[in-house]
Amino acid sequence: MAHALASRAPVPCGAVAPVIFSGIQPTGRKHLGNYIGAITQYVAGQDRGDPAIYCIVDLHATTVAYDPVELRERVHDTTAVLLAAGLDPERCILFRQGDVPEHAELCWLLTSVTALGELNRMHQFRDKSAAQRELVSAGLLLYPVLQAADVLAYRAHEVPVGEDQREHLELMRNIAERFNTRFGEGILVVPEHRIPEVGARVRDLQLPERKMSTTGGSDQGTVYLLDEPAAIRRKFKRAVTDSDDPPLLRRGDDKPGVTNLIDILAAVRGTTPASVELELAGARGYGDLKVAVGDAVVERLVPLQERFRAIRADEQALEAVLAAGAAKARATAAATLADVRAAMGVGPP
Ligand code: AQP
Repeated sequence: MAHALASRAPVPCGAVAPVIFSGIQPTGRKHLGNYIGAITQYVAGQDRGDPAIYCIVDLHATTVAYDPVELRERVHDTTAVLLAAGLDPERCILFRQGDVPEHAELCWLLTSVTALGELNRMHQFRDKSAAQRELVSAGLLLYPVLQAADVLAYRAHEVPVGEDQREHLELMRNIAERFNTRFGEGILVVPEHRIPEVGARVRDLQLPERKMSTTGGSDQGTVYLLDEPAAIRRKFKRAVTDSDDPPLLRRGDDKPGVTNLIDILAAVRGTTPASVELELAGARGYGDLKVAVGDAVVERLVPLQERFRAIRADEQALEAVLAAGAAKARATAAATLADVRAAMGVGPP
């Protein structure tokens, strides 16, 4: 099946079941932004994708300072979170990036059609390089090229991500188009991003002008998936809103804190922000909104946390899931690499 997938001609999104691909960093502290912006889309994609492929990107994690022993632990944490959130290895391909060497090779080959100027302009590179105390690694600059390799190796049509990845997705599309123009039309598929309508950019509860983030936000403004229920409720109770008097329970660019809470509530309930606004029309103030969203998030996360604890305890089982996923992934990636090498004149004829 994997080879059939690799040799199939690119199809416009929606014409047949799309190949879906997305990657996620291995951290022990996945937050509500990752969950709403990406993980819930992964779960939904399992039944639409043919196949849906999800990758824990340990190679990307080496681009900033890290501890090698901890990295393996964090891969297990993230695998367990994804399984607890509803990924089913029978219905998707879940694997670790470092188990499939084709990603690194394709990254190198794609650097030949990537402009240095484009990489220098990436916001994430600028922010993360400014935050490095010791070494700004070349890997940090090449991060989006490796991301392009991740997706293009599977000729994916669709990439579910949060709003923060829009710029990287555009670069990925440029790389694929440039490759095809230079080495042969149709060799790589130019992917589309899939950004959720609600929750594409979950904001930090204390600093609502910023996205909720593993590295760039505030601890009290970041709701981690494995936070205790009491801590989750407390973080929402202390969320920054605004000083409108009387309080206005509506969304708007001038109300980032309130908009964020309404969006989170809508996303975890699977409803629309407009219906949340309607429901809260009679509320006494922001306190009611904060309690409602805290309760809804706790209700959603407690069962996930229980499943996480059971799944995380069995590291052998986690490794077995990742190994089986890598074997399937590699069959497809190797076929793409064979086409790419042949088109580029690299290696034996
Ligand atoms: N605040 C967010 N709102 C919606 N989606 C988000 N994502 C991240 N933050 C938000 C999406 O989560 C997916 C996985 O992200 P990642 O683990 O690869 O890390 P990241 O994109 O770098 O985001 P983090 O976790 O907050 O880390 P830092 O601090 O490094 O930026 C992606 O699809 C992302 O869009």
